[in-house]
Amino acid sequence: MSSDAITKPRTETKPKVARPPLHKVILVNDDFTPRDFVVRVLKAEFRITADQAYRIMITAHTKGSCVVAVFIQEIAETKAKRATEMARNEGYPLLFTTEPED
Ligand code: TYC
Repeated sequence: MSSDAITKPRTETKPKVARPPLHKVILVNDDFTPRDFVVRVLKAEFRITADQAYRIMITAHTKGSCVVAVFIQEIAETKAKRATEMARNEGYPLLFTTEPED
């Protein structure tokens, strides 16, 4: 390489890594599922503390629903399904849904 070689201007940008769209897992209120059970399901399926689980439960209880967390679509749907099934196994109507994040 000769010493007077023209160096390429460093204007290249980093290639953009496409991030998958995120989906929300939503906890829906109902009149029958006991509060303690909702907290237990939240703690079992999502990596949250008892305190966070309680806040999410009470928000859904007072407002009708609450976003629990966001994940890529497949994870969100799997977690919503597993959490809802946990409640069905105990005979409760507790429901978790998913929707795309805006
Ligand atoms: N509303 C229920 C009750 O009073 C508790 C509850 C909270 C149920 C949140 C569902 O997503 C829910 N026992």
